[in-house]
Amino acid sequence: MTYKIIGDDLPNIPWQDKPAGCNGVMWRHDANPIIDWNPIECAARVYNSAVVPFKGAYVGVFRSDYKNGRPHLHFGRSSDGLHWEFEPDAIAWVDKQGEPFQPSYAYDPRVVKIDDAYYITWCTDYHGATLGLGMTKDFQTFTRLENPCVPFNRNGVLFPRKVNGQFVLLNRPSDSGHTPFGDIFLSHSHDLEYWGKHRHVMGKGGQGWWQGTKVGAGPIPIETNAGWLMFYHGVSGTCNGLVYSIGAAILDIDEPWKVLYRTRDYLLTPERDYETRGFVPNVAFPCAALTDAQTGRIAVYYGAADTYSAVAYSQVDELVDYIRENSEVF
Ligand code: BMA
Repeated sequence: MTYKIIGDDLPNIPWQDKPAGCNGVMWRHDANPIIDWNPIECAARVYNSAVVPFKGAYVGVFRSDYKNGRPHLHFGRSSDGLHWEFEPDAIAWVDKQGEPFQPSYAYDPRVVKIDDAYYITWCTDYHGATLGLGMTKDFQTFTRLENPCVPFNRNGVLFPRKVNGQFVLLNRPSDSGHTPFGDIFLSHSHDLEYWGKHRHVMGKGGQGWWQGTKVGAGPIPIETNAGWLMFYHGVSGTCNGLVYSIGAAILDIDEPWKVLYRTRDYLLTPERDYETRGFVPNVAFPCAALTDAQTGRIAVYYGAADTYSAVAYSQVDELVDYIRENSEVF
């Protein structure tokens, strides 16, 4: 392997080999969607969610849209990363004093382990949509920290380690609605409370109409010997609404606001019924990835049609090689 993941081994990562006849570098789990309509009594749809390995199995923070339409976060467990059981009630957040501190809505979570703690970012309400940030060590007590940004902002994604001694947060300034624009920025912090040294990472456009309206970071960036591998969503505006596809970029390891390579074409776009039909058709929205350093296997979790949860696979050596060979940076 020329290109390698720098990280832990995960021998029980969900995995299927690339099917015969597939000429892409990302392929879908053949039993998608892994989470169907109405998976919990209170929730109509569970999608755009985040999973991490935990004590030999998997846990996750799941976007659960209630039957009144409002999204909340639910904790879930799985032994294989594919079959999930969810807590019936939303995660009960507390503030640093241990007092209840529940967001009025919460969606599109990401989860990252940094040292001995798990940090959760999500889109929350503070006089408009902005990023929420919380921490847990045991997935039993969930403590909210200061919101990193003022409104409006979405798609907050922390790096899995400090870079040059600072925490790094990808984020996407937005508006109060469905945001017809959007570039990915990056901010630094010494303490996860005060954020600054803001840098522009990448914008929409180039030759690729699939990412011509806006872009937003997806799963936690994956450290490789070629740089940070960042999956992202690219959005196209059509007569029939927005279409969300999945692309990827390689960011400089020490200066991660510098894009070294970036997919000219999408890696995955809505094609299957569970991606093209649902509450919001034509959405593939990645929020998490599991990786196995030993084999270079990557399992990407993405929300499909704002209705389902789905998984797609890739192999780091082939993927990084493809991105480098088919790159357009602008
Ligand atoms: C974005 C977010 C996502 C959603 C997507 C498509 O603005 O709200 O949660 O998946 O739109 O509807």
